[in-house]
Amino acid sequence: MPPLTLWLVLPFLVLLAAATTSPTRATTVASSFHGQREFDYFAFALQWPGTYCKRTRSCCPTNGCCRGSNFPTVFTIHGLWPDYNDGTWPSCCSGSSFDPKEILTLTNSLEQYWPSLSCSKPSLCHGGKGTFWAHEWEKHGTCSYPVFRNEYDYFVAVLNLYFKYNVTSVLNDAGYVPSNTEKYPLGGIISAIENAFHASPQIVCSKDSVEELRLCFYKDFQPRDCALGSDIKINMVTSKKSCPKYVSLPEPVSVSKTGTMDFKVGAMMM
Ligand code: U2P
Repeated sequence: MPPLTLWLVLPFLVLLAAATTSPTRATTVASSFHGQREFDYFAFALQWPGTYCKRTRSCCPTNGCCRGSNFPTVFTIHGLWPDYNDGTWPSCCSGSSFDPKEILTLTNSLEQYWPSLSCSKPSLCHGGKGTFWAHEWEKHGTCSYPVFRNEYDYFVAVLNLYFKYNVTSVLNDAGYVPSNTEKYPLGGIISAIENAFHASPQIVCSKDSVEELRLCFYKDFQPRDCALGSDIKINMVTSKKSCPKYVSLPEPVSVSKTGTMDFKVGAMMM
């Protein structure tokens, strides 16, 4: 080939090579990120402060249970977890650590909707202890690759999901309001969520109190059932294993600095 013709076709050859090789490389990277197989779906875990905060024994500035009138009266975020269909999940998928600077602009929203409901510092992936957000990002967020490739995108998406799927108002509208005396049928709570979001949740109880409600999503954020018929460890993801037939949704009560209940919130804020 004469040199001039070679210069003319070279850019096309480079483009062609890129177009044919990059999908293969992308698949390889995505299916084995830092040695972990790519996840199958997301579980979005929400916690009920009425149940969590009953266990509070001490207060500290970061404990959402001790916020007086700013105390959470709605389901708050626990985390968005990439999971496998067999009931297991990947964790700690990258060598990088949580960087609070990356989510500085989200801090107010995160404090309100994703508060820690305890004073204990959870463990981090690379040693030591850290904030609730650091723990959730390092343990779970880093495994959400290739859907999320950085900390900021992960936290923004979790907040958006929280605003879009308002579990507290769905339950409230169906008559499942916080109460220290009423018991509600577990099946009724599950049906209310199914009717609203067209997928069945997973509910986790502490004794007979609802502690967590988990919604599940495909990787494109379409809702899916948390337990699929083909799950191998199906018992792990059914609410029946964790909850009795009738459950309670205890009224959220703020805790004082000495660890006693001091502030009862009457109406839920939607
Ligand atoms: O359920 C107890 C703890 O196990 C972790 N978990 C549970 C279900 C799931 O799908 N993925 C998962 O990670 C949670 O651990 P954490 O994020 O709190 O460290 C959950 O609290």
